[in-house]
Amino acid sequence: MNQNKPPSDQLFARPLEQVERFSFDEHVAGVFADMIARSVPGYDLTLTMIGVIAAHFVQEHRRCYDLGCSLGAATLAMRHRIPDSCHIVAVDNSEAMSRRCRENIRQDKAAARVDVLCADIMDIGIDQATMVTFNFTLQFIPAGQRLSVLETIYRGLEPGGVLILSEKIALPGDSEQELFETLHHDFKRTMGYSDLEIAQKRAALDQVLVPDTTDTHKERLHMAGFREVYTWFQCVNFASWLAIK
Ligand code: GEK
Repeated sequence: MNQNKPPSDQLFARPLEQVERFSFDEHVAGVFADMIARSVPGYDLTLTMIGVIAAHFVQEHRRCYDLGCSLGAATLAMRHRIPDSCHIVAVDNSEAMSRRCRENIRQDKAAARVDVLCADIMDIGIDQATMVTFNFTLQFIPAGQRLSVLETIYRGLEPGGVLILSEKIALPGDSEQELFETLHHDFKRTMGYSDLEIAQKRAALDQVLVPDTTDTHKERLHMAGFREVYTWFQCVNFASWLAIK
């Protein structure tokens, strides 16, 4: 990744007459590194652990996927920890994201081959995968399609292959939901966002990012076929699971 400080996210800083539905357009892609780091508690840790998990599971000549790759942060986390003979397929349906991702990969010096596809996750094939990273992206897939996407991933993994699934989560109880949401907003304030920015971004994401509970995620992973599903991370209303075929 570019070593310079990423452009700072000011997209929701001014009062907007009408808050548009959130999309991963040119404006978002331009500030995305700063946006996600200041919005998702534990995001950097998920990247570090994706590298650690890749180093543990991925051997010579294996294939990895990064679904919803955005600027390629998880792709690079894997690329820096897998053998040079491996191959990563990075997928994002935002033209602005995939173009920037390609550029970030081009500037990176690691050797493993990376193909960046500008495509919908629901349309691609997954084949002979040892590791699939799905870092904060299933939450944007329509609820009715989520199981079928996980089934496609399961079928495309080699036996013993792993899926890392990270998501914003809904909490099962009202008081827990309210507390964790408040703490998440407090985190965003601590990271420099104003109340206006938090409120406008939240309105933009309404019905776009739709979180499920941990129980729903785990049940769905089992329904897709995964035999082992471990929660390796949770920080307030964000969690990540390691699912093994
Ligand atoms: C990271 N994983 O930095 N098909 C392909 N891409 C999609 C789809 C879809 N159906 N829906 C959304 N996206 C990254 C962060 S961001 C998470 C992932 C966030 C893409 C979308 O264009 C965006 O780039 C990404 O998924 C979600 O580790 O913004 O909270």
